[in-house]
Amino acid sequence: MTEASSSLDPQTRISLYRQMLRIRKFEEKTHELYKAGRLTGMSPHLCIGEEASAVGVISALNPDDYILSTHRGHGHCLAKGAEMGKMYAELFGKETGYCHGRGGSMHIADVAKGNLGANGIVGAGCPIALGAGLSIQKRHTKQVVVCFFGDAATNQGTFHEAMNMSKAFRLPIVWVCENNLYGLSTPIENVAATPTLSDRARGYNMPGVTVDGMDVEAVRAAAQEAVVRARAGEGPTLLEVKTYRYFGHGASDHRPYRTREEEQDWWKRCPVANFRRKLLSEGVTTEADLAELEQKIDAEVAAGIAFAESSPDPEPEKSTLYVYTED
Ligand SMILES: Cc1ncc(C[n+]2csc(CCOP(=O)(O)OP(=O)(O)O)c2C)c(N)n1
Ligand SMILES: [Mg+2]
Repeated sequence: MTEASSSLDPQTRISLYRQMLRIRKFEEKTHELYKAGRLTGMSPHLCIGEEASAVGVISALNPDDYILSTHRGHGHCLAKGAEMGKMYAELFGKETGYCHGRGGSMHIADVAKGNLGANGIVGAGCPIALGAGLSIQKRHTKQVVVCFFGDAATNQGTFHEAMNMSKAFRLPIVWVCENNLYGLSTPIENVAATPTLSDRARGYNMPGVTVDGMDVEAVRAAAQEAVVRARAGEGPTLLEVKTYRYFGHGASDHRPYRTREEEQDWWKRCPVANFRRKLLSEGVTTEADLAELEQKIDAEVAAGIAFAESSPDPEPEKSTLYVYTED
């Protein structure tokens, strides 16, 4: 046993681990279900490898704070309190899903829990976050908005317009760029004018911070600083979380644009496995306790899938309900 390397209490650290493992197991099962042809809709965009970003950032928020998520958003949704059963039901296209099965993997929203929605359009969360930030400012509620997006989204006009206006209006927003090095098959280094994406904050006169996205405690600490600033009325921050998606962009992506060696190097930095090792070596938990925790998550996954499978399909004549306005 070595000395604790963290200022966080043991319960908080175990909770961070539990949430990352919950996301990892949800995603592994989702991959299996899709490969077996049991899910409807497009191939899900898995966030395996990026768990520390979702959990680290969202653990710095209050329950009534808002998030905007992306096409790679299952981890964000779960970390913001989504139930696995309703998540799986959405992936199965069932009436009991978060969006009544009409949205699917890329469009999970849970407004009651502050999740204003994932979005399949790259960069489209940025203007929505801006609106949410403006609404908070007008209502004086002291809430904060976190807007997640990928590295490729920082080349979208929506990102730059929203960055500018958020600073001009001093809105309570934390812009979280999950830099996993690629936008589909394009390495971000080939298409970004600034090799460090947080440097883009300088053009908008706001703090820009880069953090190791494979270390959940480091992500949480960086997010906390940005959240404190936002809540105190000091305006937005751009937080670049350096991470990696271990799987392809989607199921049909066999990753010809990167080497297996590169992937192996990043697997050595797995945020879940390394944090597990750290908690054990620092005496924060035991193998027996972790085995119990794992069993509980397995049971939650199994119950979630059973709920989804036994749920009704939407009635065909109501398929446009919740999609278009009535008139
Ligand atoms: C406006 C827009 N352009 C292109 C696409 C097609 N597309 C979907 S995901 C993606 C790559 C996004 O990369 P990044 O923002 O880095 O997120 P990541 O997939 O790496 O998490 C692209 C080009 C889209 N959905 N929306
Ligand atoms: Mg990317």
